[in-house]
Amino acid sequence: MNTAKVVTRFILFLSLVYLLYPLPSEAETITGTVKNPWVAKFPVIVYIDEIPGTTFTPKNHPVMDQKNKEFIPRVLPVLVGSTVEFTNQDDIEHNVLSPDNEGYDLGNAGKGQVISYTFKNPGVYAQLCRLHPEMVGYIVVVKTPYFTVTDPEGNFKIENVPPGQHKLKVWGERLKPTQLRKDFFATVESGKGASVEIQP
Ligand SMILES: [Cu+2]
Repeated sequence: MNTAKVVTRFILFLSLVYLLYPLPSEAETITGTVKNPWVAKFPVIVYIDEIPGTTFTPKNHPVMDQKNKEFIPRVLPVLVGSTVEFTNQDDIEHNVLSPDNEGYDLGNAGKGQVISYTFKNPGVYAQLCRLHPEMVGYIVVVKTPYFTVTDPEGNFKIENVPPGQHKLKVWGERLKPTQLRKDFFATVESGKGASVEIQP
């Protein structure tokens, strides 16, 4: 057998292996833009509502800081079941409470202290501080780990999404209930990304 034949057979063999076992692709990403006049000032959370038949377990503890009398980030999407840690980075005491869904008051904490809460139910939870009525933040608890927050131009990217047709939902503090109820769809083919324009 001459060298050319060996090389040809080797290339054919590699092609076959690639066809049978496609490499995991970075391309399975949903990218898009949220078209909304408020998006520069008030970021919008974009997320896959659910993957039927699949439940997800949180792998980390998301953090919401209290700094300069603000909740940072102002909006934080988390996977249901997540334990969120609230850190106080100011020299003064802060409190963390939410009147939403099951509601909670985590008490007061001084500088450097961390208090936490585990979110067992999906939904939007306004974060308030009893000591500083001007403070407000939002934790949006969703059923999948496929969520993201828009940049100031309204662009977003959700990575490593399983192939299939996905129902996307949005949440933003300046969006109306009718806008929050809307469904948007993105079809992700294996090895390919999807691009969607969302007009809430
Ligand atoms: Cu406070």
